[in-house]
Amino acid sequence: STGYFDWNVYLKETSSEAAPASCFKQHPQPPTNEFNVGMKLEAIDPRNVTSICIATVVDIQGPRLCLRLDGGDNKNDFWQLVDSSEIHPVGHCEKNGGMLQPPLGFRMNASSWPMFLLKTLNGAEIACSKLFKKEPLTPKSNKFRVGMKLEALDRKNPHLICPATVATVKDDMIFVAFDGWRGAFDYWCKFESRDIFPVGWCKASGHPLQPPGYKALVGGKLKTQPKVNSCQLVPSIPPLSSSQPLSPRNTQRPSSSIRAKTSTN
Ligand code: MLZ
Repeated sequence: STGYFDWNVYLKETSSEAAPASCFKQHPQPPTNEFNVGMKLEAIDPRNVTSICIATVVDIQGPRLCLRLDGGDNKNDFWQLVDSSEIHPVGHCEKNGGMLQPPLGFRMNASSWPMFLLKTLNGAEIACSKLFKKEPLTPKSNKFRVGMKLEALDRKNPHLICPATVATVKDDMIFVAFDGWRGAFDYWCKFESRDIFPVGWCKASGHPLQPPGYKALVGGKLKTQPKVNSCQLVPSIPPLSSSQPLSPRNTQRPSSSIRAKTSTN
């Protein structure tokens, strides 16, 4: 489903520029992902960031790992980059004088944690330290400008990375607005956030890139969409909710970079 979006065409059509790679806290070459599903590592519990837990790789996309905390449930999986400072080889916590913690919502009695820990690690495939890549350097300052394009993690659908625009720049923050969506997914982040990537990062790293939102309208894929003529790129009826895709607020109407499936026009 990512085969139809072309940044080169899209940038031209929207007369916009990509944010330079030097704006981002990302390596110029995306890191390679040598992890395998099933491997175990140490990770910060995203719901309790003072806890270091044992996590298992349950999915892989490009340089990202989908992690599930051992002893937790399968409803709180989260994604980390292989060069994130929030993941470490097993043993790192103890080496630094810390103690591995049960995840928030540990499904057993707290008293059974020490035995659980022994059992979950016994015979497990432990990710070796070579697989953990060095965190990139932090850019010295916020070099983003309003209108620049980027690829950004959708924090409400964190398996997705989507085309977005810098809508506001304030001090060390930027406001990330997703192209073709009404604003329900937009967010503020620091310029050094690991959730934002230069244009082309997905392609270079082998990670899927979700096309802009209005694709969902013209493609007719969303069952909850109001009925619109499939030829229309911009709906005449407002979408049902702010999470519905719409013509881009912050871009001009694109055409051929996303039009590949609207052949009835
Ligand atoms: N399933 C969701 C995906 C939204 C993705 C938006 N990304 C900016 C929906 O259709 O609402």
